[in-house]
Amino acid sequence: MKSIITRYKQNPILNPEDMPFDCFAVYNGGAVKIGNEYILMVRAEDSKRKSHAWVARSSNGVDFTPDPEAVKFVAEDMETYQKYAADSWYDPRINVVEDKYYITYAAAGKHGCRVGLGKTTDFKIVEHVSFPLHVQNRNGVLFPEKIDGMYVLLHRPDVNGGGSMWISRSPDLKYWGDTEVVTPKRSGLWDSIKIGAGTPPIKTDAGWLVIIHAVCGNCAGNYYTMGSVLLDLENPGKMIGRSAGCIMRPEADYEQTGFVPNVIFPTGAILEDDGEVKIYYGAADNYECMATASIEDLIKSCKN
Ligand code: BMA
Repeated sequence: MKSIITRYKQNPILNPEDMPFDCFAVYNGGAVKIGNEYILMVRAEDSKRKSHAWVARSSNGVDFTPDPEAVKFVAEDMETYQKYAADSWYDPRINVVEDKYYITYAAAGKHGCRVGLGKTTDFKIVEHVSFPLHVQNRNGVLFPEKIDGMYVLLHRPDVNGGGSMWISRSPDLKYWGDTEVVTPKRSGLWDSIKIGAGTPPIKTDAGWLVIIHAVCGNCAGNYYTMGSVLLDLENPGKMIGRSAGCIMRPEADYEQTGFVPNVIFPTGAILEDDGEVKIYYGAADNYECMATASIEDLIKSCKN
């Protein structure tokens, strides 16, 4: 389809065979640029299908070298932590909040799946902070600054296999509330089954820009596309724009064919000084990819 987004020609930027272990799939990576270094934290599954957090580093945003070892998650009370995050953790986002690095991820254990929140300084060890909100909740991303003195989180509770994008606030990253729907799914459209962040919000003059995933269905199953949403700068619980249609859909071979066909799943965005946004996304739950768009086009896409 005609799109404001351009795929990197040498996608995928990470394949399972690039990883230094028995990797089954590598995808859905959070991203940050610190100085001249690009850091991705990807979901890397081993041949037993256990998910690990794995960091890969780059000096140009496309040629990444994976670290020799997986990221370690530590908690003061490991026993309690493992009750909720023992089975798998996945889809990490790297959030920069007031110059500190927070990792949000989906933590799965025998009681269900929760948003996990940790902090890191070296991207090798992530210290547990909290499990915000209730169970059956995923796709947490933090706003880069406090708003009205509160930390703000977007998340997507699961309701009968579907879900809308919600927002919650916290004074301390531990206790969360003031929860409301910010971007509802809509029947009959490209976002009829699920809609959720996506990438951590980018602050622009027009509002908070969030690149989202949206799911609709067809005879072949779930179909994952990419869209964009604009939230009010002062009250991010108020949506002020949403792309009329999806802004990118699975069209490349590596998006249509893989472990889960027809999935593009954005999890990281880096705004460069010249206005280019590098969007990092998982393709077909198998590969890590990159595409670019201009910040102006992404904002415009929310206003049509
Ligand atoms: C979601 C998550 C993602 C995955 C997507 C498509 O529910 O599990 O990790 O990429 O489904 O399978």
